[in-house]
This record gives sequence, structure tokens and C-alpha cells, in this order.
Amino acid sequence: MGLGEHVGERILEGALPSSLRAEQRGEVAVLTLARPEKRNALNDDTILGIEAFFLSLPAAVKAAVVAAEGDNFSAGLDLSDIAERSTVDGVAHSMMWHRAFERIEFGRVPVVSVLKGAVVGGGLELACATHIRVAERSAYYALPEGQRGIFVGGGASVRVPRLIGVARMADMMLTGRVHDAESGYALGLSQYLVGPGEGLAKALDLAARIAANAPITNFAVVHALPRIAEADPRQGFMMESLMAAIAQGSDDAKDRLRAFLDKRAKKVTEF
Ligand code: 1HE
Repeated sequence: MGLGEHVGERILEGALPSSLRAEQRGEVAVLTLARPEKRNALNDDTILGIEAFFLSLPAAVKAAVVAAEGDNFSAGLDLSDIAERSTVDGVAHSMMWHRAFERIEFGRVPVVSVLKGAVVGGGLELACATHIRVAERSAYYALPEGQRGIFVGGGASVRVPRLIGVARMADMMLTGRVHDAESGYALGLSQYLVGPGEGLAKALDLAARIAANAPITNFAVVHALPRIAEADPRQGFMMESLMAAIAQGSDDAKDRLRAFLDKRAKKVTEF
């Protein structure tokens, strides 16, 4: 659970670039992309700010939400940043995105994103590093890298095929295909589809539910589940058994199981 990770005392605010806003709502930290005039295009400062935010979440934070100001989640890489970059700098730049987004995917808490309008290029890469995606009906997904003469560099080759498969990602890159929110939901790009303006409330509700889970369960889902799913099944089953035994042995699990048997806990149908 963020082994060796710095745990902040309070949420980063002043230390973030103007393209990001951070706030804490109870046990949920909310990071908002705040450069709507540029469709939340992601420049280096923003990527480093995202990394800093997830590296220093206060101990009281149990879940996070990534949202956006304006009508769009993100138009991806800030294209004004890329023009003069050398090959060596290009590798370093892509690795910086990978590092920052790994702080989300393998950070201390589960992360929910709120998608609307453009979720394209690096914006889709950012969304795919979060664990739960809530899409408003205005959301649309594209990987225009193919048309811009470049390649994805923020982790899409790894994370997008996990959600929709290599063939569909290849289609998006080769033909410029755009998926609307309904299509994205059907394919698995988002787990939730909500009406206009409803995304943040839904995401906060989901984050509050996540925050109420036992920390060991959230740890297992964020850190163990994706590794188990990609492991050789024989290794995977063993990792699952070990993780199950660790979780079962926790005081949290004992309390929660006892509460159910004593009829003090909600039934599945009452959550
Ligand atoms: C930008 C960017 C950007 C908008 N970098 N400035 N991403 C793309 O190829 C998507 C490029 N953007 C678009 O296709 C459109 O902007 C949108 C369809 C997303 C939105 O259209 P619209 O009509 O709402 O806005 P707009 O008028 O195009 O843009 C408003 C402003 O934002 C404008 O600047 P202004 O100073 O003229 O007002 C745009 O230039 C600016 N803007 N998108 C920079 N992306 C780690 S590798 C990841 C690789 C990628 O992500 S490649 C995909 C890049």
C-alpha cells in the first residue's frame, strides 16, 4: 500500500500548477483538470502535478476522484509541447507519463474518473490509469496519435487493450475511429454511463463506497488483482490464495464477517 510512499499531512494545493485544482471532501481527494480553455491539454507541469498529487495524498484519504472543468475531460498531450523534441527527449517524456500514471494505477488508493466531451489521446491514457471510469453521455474516445504522425506514449498500448482488445485499439489508431459514450460503455471503456452533469456526483458516491471498504480489500484490488490477472494461472492462483489468507486474517475482516453473522451488516441487495 504505497510501500515506502510519502504520505502527506494535507492535500497539495499551493504546490500544484494552475492547470490543476485539488480539494479534500472527507475521505475522498478530488483532483480537477482546470485548463478548460485548452480543453485540458496535458503539458509537462500538469503531468508532474498529477504525479505529485498522488504521491502525497494525506493519510486520511481513502479514495480519489479525477474530474475536469469545462465540457471536456482532456484533449490529450499538449501538442504545442512536442514540436521540437529530440528522440532521446521523447523517450524520457513518455517515461515521465508512465511514472506519473503508475502513481494512479498502483497508488495508495482506488481512483474514479469523471469523463465528458473529449477523452482523447493522453486524456484517454489518463482515464485508463484510473480504476473506475464514469462517463457522461457527452464523452467520446479517440486516439488521434495515428493521424498526428505519432504514437501513444502515456501507457495506452498497455492499458487500452486490457479494456477493449488490441484489434479495437488498432482500429482507433489506424482509422481515427471515434467511439461515443454509449459505444465506449458497451466496449468497457467506462464502467458507468450517466446523464449530462451527473458524473461528479456519481463518482463521489462511488468513491465514498470505496472509502468504506476495508483498506486491505482496496489494497488487494489495486495491487494484487491486476498482477494476478496477468500472471500465469498457476502463479495467479497461488497469489490469490496468499492474498485471500492475508485479507481474511485482518481484524477488519473478522469484524465485518462477525457483523454479518450477527445480522448487523447490510445484505448484498441493500448496499
Ligand atoms: C490544444 C489541444 C491539444 C485543444 N494541445 N492545445 N490530441 C489531439 O490531437 C486533440 C486535439 N484537439 C482537438 O481535436 C480539439 O481541440 C477537440 C476536438 C478536443 C476540442 O475541439 P473544440 O472545438 O472544442 O476546441 P478547439 O477550438 O479545437 O480548441 C480550443 C483551444 O484548445 C485551442 O487553442 P486557442 O488558443 O486557439 O483557443 C486549441 O489549440 C487548444 N487545444 N487541444 C494543445 N491537444 C503521452 S503521448 C499522448 C499523445 C496524445 O495525446 S496525441 C493526441 C493529442
